[in-house]
Amino acid sequence: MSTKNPTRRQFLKTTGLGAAGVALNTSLGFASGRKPKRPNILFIMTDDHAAQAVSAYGSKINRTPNIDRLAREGMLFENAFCTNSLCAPSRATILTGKYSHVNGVRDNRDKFDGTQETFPKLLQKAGYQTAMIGKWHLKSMPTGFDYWNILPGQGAYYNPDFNEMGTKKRFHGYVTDITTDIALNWLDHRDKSKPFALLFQHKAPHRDWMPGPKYLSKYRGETIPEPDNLFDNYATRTIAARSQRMSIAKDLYPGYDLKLPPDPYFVHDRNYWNWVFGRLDENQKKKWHEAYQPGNEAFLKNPVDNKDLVRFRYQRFIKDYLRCIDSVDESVGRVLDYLDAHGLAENTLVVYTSDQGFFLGEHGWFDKRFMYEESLRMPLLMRFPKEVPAGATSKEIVLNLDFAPTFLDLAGVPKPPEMQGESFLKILRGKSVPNWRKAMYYHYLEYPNEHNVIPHYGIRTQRYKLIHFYYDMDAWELYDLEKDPHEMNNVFGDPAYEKIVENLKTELEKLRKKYGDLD
Ligand code: SGN
Ligand code: CA
Repeated sequence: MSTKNPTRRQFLKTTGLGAAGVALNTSLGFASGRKPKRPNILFIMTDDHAAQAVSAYGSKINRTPNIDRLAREGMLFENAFCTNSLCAPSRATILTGKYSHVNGVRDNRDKFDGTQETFPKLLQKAGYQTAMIGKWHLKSMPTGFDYWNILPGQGAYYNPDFNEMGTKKRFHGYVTDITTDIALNWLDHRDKSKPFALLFQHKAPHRDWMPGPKYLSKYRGETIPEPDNLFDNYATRTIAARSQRMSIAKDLYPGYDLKLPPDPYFVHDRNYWNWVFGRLDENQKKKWHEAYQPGNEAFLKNPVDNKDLVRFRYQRFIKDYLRCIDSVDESVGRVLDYLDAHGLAENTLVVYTSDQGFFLGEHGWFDKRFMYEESLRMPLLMRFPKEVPAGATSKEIVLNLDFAPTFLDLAGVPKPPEMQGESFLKILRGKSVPNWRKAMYYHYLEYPNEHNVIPHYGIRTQRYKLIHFYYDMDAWELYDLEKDPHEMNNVFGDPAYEKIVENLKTELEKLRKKYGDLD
């Protein structure tokens, strides 16, 4: 053995530290400043950003170059799902790792009990510096954060108010840009001796889809492709699909949603629009009118009806939705650049996700809530160059329920027993996990509600989805996602699927029992 290159054992022997080898490693590391650094967590979440509007997911309607960077440099989850497709419930599940019926936030009307255990609290106890910036939407004030600066309620797109640790302040400008400024400012002034966990949560692209000044005229003169099922007639579905009130054809307000002059007799629309538009200053209003007036005038001069009117309404809605995403994508670019410039990219897990999915005209709808794919699926991209293979994709079923356990696992913090989710860190590291879940459990609870979606629960496997609508009905739907990925054909009751239904019902009951949701 060469003396020039002493083996580890020889080295330990000559320094007289043989048995204390492990301690030596660590203490040497400390002395030379090479203490293994715990990873930072940068959790970027938007509100209602559907995977169909992320180019890394194959969007046919827009490009998101900065969000796509996370897919190129990290992992894209094809089957990331929420357990209850609504804002506050998803957020409460993300924080606690527990289903809605356990964490108490069943719908947007519930107030989050901030005394329960959450992953930010546990990270904070473990020495992380924690912050929550942007949309919070949980009614009670944040707990478990060294710093928080949140939008009250849903927040406003223009000249928004923020609540910084109990002090209200109004900002001038566009919410996505301002939220980003606050986040970058916090990163700049954080305690750099500690790892950080930053929850950076945008309002956009939530209804009423008001674009920032920079993107007001983007897509002008273009026609955004329509989904093939914009004119779904719900032929095989239960009555739940027909009784919703979230259709592009009927339920978008002329002023608030479509940016046409609000109908003076439609009090609700007029009030809503006045509230959001009244926040703009004269200069912002001028820019706004320049962008919308020509189109409004053309439409009012030559009104269309029937299917053409639905098409017009879809174009209005989708363009504003995509313009909001353009600002979000720009924000993601700014934050990734910041990490690069400050040497933080290597040791930071960056997550991009949204609280749930959204219908972008599929089945003729906007909004979410239903267990159908577009609403159930969350975009989920994770980059951690040290451990996550670049350009990887995973088809495993991961849930918002799993986020807390996964972040804790990455930080080396044990998962508390009451957390119902599972860490998918191994999957994130590119390993196969043979005993990973084969089915997920979903339960939507808000009713009665604005969009009239009937409460339902269900099970989704890699191939099938079985849904039970209850409350004032008792109806089932089954979709064979392999043959029918857009869920146009409910095959519940088809004898060919009898055995499958039986098995799915058994599995569904097992999951309801496992998660304690049998009531
Ligand atoms: C608001 C919207 C709804 C939306 C809910 C929940 N109406 O009430 O369209 O479904 O938020 O969204 S609005 O007229 O007030 O814009 S969530 O993402 O916060 O759950
Ligand atoms: Ca939402």
